[in-house]
Amino acid sequence: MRVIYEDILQLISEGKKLLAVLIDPDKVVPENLYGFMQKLNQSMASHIFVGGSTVDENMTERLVDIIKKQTTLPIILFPGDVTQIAENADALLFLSLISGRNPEYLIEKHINAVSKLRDMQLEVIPTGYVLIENGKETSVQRVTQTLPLKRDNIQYIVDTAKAGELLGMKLMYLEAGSGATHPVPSEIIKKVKQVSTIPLIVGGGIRNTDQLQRAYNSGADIVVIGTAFEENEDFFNELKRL
Ligand code: 1GP
Repeated sequence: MRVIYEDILQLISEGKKLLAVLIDPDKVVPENLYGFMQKLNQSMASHIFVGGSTVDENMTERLVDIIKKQTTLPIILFPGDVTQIAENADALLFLSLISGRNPEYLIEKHINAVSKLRDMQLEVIPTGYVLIENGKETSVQRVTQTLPLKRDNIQYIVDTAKAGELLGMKLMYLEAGSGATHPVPSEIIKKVKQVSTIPLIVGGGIRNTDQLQRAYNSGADIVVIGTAFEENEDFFNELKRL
């Protein structure tokens, strides 16, 4: 079994900046992914995240199966729901939405996942998930019925992330939301990074190399991009090297 979290720590300690490509099972036709995966494999992508807000049951497992045949990159589940947990992936981000105050997404879904996880050989990575306002309502907000944290209340965002770390979370994900108008601001990334000792993931609304570079320079260890690749596969060509 691959040890994905240890790999991430190792890569970061070597000074590598990581890029996770998010593939939403609801937005792709798995059988048509060949060209997309070829470009992905030739890019600087280091990980593949699979997940979405609303995904048909069994779709995740089928998609992971198809992706696996076309890449050697680690495939990490980024599930919107318990039904998106699939054993054929390499790891699972066990996300707790710590920016929200909906117990379902803080702990209840996790309890429901346990009976499924018990029989699986899936690496589970406890991850704090912090939704930050971006200028428009996102599907995370809609589906989870929670409010994002206000982007001007930086200290509260910093303290939220730190509280997650102190609770034992191994990764911290600052999320502006899929297709966000504004990515997570540099100042927020910098301030969270200053107090964090765990890897920092940043995603939502990153559409070009400037924004990607800015996120890395501010302290993101892993950047997640989904929409920009869905809309324009040629974006991979710009990311061969940075
Ligand atoms: C969404 O952070 C991810 O959960 C990626 O966002 O689709 O905007 O790249 P984008």
